[in-house]
Amino acid sequence: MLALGAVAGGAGAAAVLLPKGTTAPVTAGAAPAPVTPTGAGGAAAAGHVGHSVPSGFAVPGGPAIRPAVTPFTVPMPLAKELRPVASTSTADRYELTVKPADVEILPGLKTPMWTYGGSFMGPVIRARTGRATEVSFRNDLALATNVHLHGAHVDAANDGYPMELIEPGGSRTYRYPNKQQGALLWYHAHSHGTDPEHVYRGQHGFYIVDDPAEAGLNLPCGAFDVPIMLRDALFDAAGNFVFGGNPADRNVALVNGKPQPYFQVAARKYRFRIVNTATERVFRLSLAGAKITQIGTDGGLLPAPVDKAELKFSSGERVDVVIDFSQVKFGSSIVLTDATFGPMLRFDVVRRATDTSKVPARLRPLEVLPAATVTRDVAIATDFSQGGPIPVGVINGKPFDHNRIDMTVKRGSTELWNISNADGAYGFTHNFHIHLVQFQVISRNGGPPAPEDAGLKDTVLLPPGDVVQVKAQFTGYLGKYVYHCHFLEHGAIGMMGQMEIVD
Ligand SMILES: [Cu+2]
Repeated sequence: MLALGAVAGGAGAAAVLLPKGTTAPVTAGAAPAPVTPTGAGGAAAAGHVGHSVPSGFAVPGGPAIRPAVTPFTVPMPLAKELRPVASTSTADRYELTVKPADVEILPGLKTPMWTYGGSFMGPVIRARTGRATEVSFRNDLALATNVHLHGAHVDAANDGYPMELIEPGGSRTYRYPNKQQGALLWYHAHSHGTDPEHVYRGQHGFYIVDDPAEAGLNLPCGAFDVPIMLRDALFDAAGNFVFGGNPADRNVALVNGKPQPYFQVAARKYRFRIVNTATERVFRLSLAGAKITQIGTDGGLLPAPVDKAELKFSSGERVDVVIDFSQVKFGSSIVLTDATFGPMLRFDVVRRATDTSKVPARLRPLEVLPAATVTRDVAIATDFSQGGPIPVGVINGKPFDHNRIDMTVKRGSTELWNISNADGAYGFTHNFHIHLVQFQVISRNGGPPAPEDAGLKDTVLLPPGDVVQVKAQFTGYLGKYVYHCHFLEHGAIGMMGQMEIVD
């Protein structure tokens, strides 16, 4: 009832699914009218093509610009930690208000945003393995929203199901048991059809599960354990976000909410937990040839550290890395660069420091899962056959319908899913996120997993034509959970399905 109308706005929305530099899908069939992404100007020409849900405030949405940013003139902000309003022997309780706020992102300009707690970035919620968290969200926006804790192993009632919304003026408390290993999770809006705009306008925050079982590893901690949030944005001349059009046109990368900041570091090891909160983006980060050691991914630590020349991760995915700035000449700088955006973040090595932290050769073994008893094929595709200005996103041929159960999964069972990007002919990239579980990638295109597939994953990248086999055990909870492309504009046009976990 809502998916397409809610997101459709015209030609610009179709551009969401056109590969960059392509004028139209290349396969036969009833293709839509061609729309050519032409960079920021093209997005401006498409105008404000967001969905028709009323905004929480007036969003002028003038023509998009490429703002003049002088690189490395502002410090990278650090997310503030949210303090509990109450604590018991077993749980911490937090309160957060979802509300509009004007935030300075570009120097001297105010960007109206939809925030957690009035700031951007929102606060980091720091949880602990085995200790429950309750977060009460009050909705002070003028439109309904909800909250999903991405990567959490949580019962269905607290998973932020896409049809269960918090109405304006309402509130809802989500309970998270945190019965999972240490990891960077993140909370964000997950209202079906409207979450691309909610997340784009600022509804995303860090949630770190600290795990006492990992304390003995002596990884960098405290001030040397820094969460970083990467995303993109498109602005008009007044500093407003421009929403709609082709997400590939968003021409400003934000690092903890700022374009091209610097970060002053000591000549020692730092742990950076990085999440891609862009609604539709693949980041490919490198560090001028210097060593980046990956220690973890979506669901927690890897079995062993891996040195990486490039970190490749798509919307929703996390990479947990250690960078040793003693490898950089003291008093100099090194720049973290993205393959698309170029320079993103400059590290300035300005202090000496003793460093007793380590990156042990063994981190955390992967659990050996039982043999799978069920194998399923899950094909993600874009269906242009239905006409209209935008295509329909489908999984196994069907767009999301919350009244339909697409799979029934027996609780406790282990399954293999062959997840394919069936849009190879169009050149569309997707990814795939499964709620409730952390999975292991068994193979990619019949061969070994790619480097970025290692460890416990909840979201996996699917380049055009790729087939990824993942294995998961569905423990713990019953009820309905969704799985979907985490390019949120794709999920919003239907690229989502749901499973019901049963006994
Ligand atoms: Cu997709």
